[in-house]
Amino acid sequence: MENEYKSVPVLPSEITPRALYENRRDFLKAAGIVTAGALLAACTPTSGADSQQADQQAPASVAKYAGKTDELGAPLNSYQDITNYNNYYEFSENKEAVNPLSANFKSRPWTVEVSGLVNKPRTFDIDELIKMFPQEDRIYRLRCVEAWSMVIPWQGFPLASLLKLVEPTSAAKYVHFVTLDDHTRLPHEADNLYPWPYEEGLRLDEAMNDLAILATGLYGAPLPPPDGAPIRLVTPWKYGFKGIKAIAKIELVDEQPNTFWHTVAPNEYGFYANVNPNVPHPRWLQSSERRIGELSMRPTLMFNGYGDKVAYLYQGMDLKLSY
Ligand SMILES: Nc1nc2c(c(=O)[nH]1)N[C@H]1C(S)=C(S)[C@@H](COP(=O)(O)O)O[C@H]1N2
Ligand SMILES: [Mo]
Repeated sequence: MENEYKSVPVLPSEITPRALYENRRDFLKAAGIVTAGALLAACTPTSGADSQQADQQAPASVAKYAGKTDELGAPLNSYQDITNYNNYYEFSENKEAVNPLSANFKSRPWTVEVSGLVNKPRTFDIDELIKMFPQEDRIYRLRCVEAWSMVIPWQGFPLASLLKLVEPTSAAKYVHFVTLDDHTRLPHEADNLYPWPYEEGLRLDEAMNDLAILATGLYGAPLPPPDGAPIRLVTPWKYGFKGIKAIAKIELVDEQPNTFWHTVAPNEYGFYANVNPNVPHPRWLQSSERRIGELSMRPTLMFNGYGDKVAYLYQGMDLKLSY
């Protein structure tokens, strides 16, 4: 199992409980000091984590990505990082608890309905959909509004390919995405604390940009539950919350759709949510970020470093609209 934390001098203030836990566990195991069971009692993070999570193996396909970087030369985050530090409120508000709580999530059977202002509305079986388009490798930075980031090797296909297939009518101006609405599979949807199901949206021209993909894989293996199995949106120039997971419905509409976090806190989360180091969030500075697995902060880049591909979409707009 790869573990990027092993050789890093660990500062408690800079690491997640998960990282601390793994680091100590490997150290103590190597030293033959304690059994995994004894260690769990001492170091189990806040809730939900269990020994299965700690022993979870990365898929063999991870090896194909050894030494790869993003186009700026930054190394990929490990499979362990990407699948054990997740925002997915349908399972938990605790990022380390999402993995164990979603371990038995059923991503089959699954359909994706594509409807609304289109000439050819259609409901796709997920496996049929995955076979329809070549699955491309896309190494993207993910920048969460909470000021952490990762570099992630996704597989998927351009959202534009699917939209062209269903033929948006001239009245279509926005794309509305909705997560599966089923509390037997996404347990916190049974609570009324949040406006479930999770929903997101893009302007149609943003959705047609080649950077916007529907991801169905991670590190060469099927997308795992904590990252949004079986299919999720990835828009790397926007804050992570735009990347809606477990999509069941894609609707072409003529008005700006509601978005989950905007409904929860309209002054904190706007529709556009483009990564912008110059626009502070009401609660978090956005000028720098902590790359998971690194100790020092990195400067946050305008449009998360993708400005050459997306800045044209916002010509003449007040970018403060990010919030
Ligand atoms: N359905 C759903 N999608 C979601 C979320 C969520 O809670 N539910 N969290 C969002 C947030 S805030 C982020 S940062 C990313 C995190 O993606 P990751 O866990 O794959 O890194 O997923 C986004 N998509
Ligand atoms: Mo996020």
